[in-house]
Amino acid sequence: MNTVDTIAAPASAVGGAVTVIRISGPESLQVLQKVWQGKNDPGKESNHRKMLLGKVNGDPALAVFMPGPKSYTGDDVAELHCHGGAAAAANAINAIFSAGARSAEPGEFTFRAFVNGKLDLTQAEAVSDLISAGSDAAFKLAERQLAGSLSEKLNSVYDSISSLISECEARLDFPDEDLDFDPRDAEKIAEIRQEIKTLLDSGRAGALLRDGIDVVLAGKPNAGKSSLFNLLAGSERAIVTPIPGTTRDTVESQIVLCDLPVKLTDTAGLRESSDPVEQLGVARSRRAIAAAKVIFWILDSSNPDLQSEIAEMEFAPGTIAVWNKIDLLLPGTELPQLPCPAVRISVAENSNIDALLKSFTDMIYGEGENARIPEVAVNARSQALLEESDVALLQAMEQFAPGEFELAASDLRNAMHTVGKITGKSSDPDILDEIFRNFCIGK
Ligand SMILES: Nc1nc2c(ncn2[C@@H]2O[C@H](COP(=O)(O)OP(=O)(O)OP(=O)(O)O)[C@@H](O)[C@H]2O)c(=O)[nH]1
Ligand SMILES: [Mg+2]
Repeated sequence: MNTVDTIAAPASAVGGAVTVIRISGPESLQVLQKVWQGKNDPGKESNHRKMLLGKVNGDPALAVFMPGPKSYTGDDVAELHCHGGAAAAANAINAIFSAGARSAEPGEFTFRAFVNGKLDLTQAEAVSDLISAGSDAAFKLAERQLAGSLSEKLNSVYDSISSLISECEARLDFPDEDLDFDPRDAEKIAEIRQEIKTLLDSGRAGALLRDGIDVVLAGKPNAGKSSLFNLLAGSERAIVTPIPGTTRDTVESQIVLCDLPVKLTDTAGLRESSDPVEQLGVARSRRAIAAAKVIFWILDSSNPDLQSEIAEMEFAPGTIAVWNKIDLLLPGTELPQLPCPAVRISVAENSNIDALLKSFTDMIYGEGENARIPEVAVNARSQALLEESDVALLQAMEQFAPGEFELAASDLRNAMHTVGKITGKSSDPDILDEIFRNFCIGK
């Protein structure tokens, strides 16, 4: 992707009421002036950043010109707002291409913003996260990252390593002064490593927010899986009857649970069956259970033989036992103790669902005070680079002790360079390619 051409692409989903076309680059204004006709000149200074009414291809269209560097990309940017619909959008975009702009590649606008110093790489990644956010929490995390929350923490790590390098180099410049090992250096490295560890720890919650969580409802026939599925999904998606073996296939729904994006799956009740259709359904249930991150194992507490309810149960990590139908629980009945978190609910009476949700969030974030969505959360790319940087810091620490400052400085430079790759301070064309390839066109 070069940064000298003038590029253009629809910035809104085609098919909506309005199509927004974005143009960026040195010829933006000239391209706009060729395709758009109106009473007011968007190039006149008093008209900059103002929506002006005019026409494109004879159809009403709004135009705005935003000279760089105060624009999204940092280049001169023009935007056209035309009638929605694929045909109108295609006519307008073709006119723009004929006027000298070329089609933007996926993520090319944001790439230019990066090149022009408007965003660093973690902020560019946040742009992509904002678009794909599957829940409010994921959206807020992306918003904070776009505002620079993660950049700030990474820059602080980068600067701390950089000042350690300066200290190390100062000792190399004055070798006769004091070559003794200073324990404070090791302390400083340990502090930086702790900052890195906190960032690495945030990666788990970040992955859950970005990728979503697979939650499977499992249990014996008639336990109330489909009833709970419908309650959590907020619609009567799955069939519920008093007949055991009602659900034959897995049923999925994309929902938001406690602010987290969740793929909820209802399954066929687990039991031995001679019916080949049911056997296939049960095999699917077992596959879904094996692949799930969290399993709500539904148990019918009205079953007089409670041991038979738990006979099929597997206690894989992520399992929560959900004793359902407590409205039918006979007074004095003791529910068996289980080696996993357990809650008692009644779907029929919509009671104690809060306890189930609390158990779910405890499972995701861990219990206790700090159990919440982190302020910042690194993604897999940053995680890998932070781990690499931590290894270099550990090596530097080992070199400090015997006074090998030259070697320590070299390890520290590696660590700093690796942290720099996360924000883009240290350049790496492969990383740029990887990040911007995943963007949609127009961003
Ligand atoms: N009293 C009472 N009945 C419930 C409760 N939850 C579900 N039921 C009833 O139990 C029966 C079975 O519910 P389903 O949700 O179809 O059970 P399932 O686990 O999906 O069953 P299969 O699809 O056969 O595996 C239905 O008649 C529900 O109305 C509850 O909390 N209390
Ligand atoms: Mg069912």
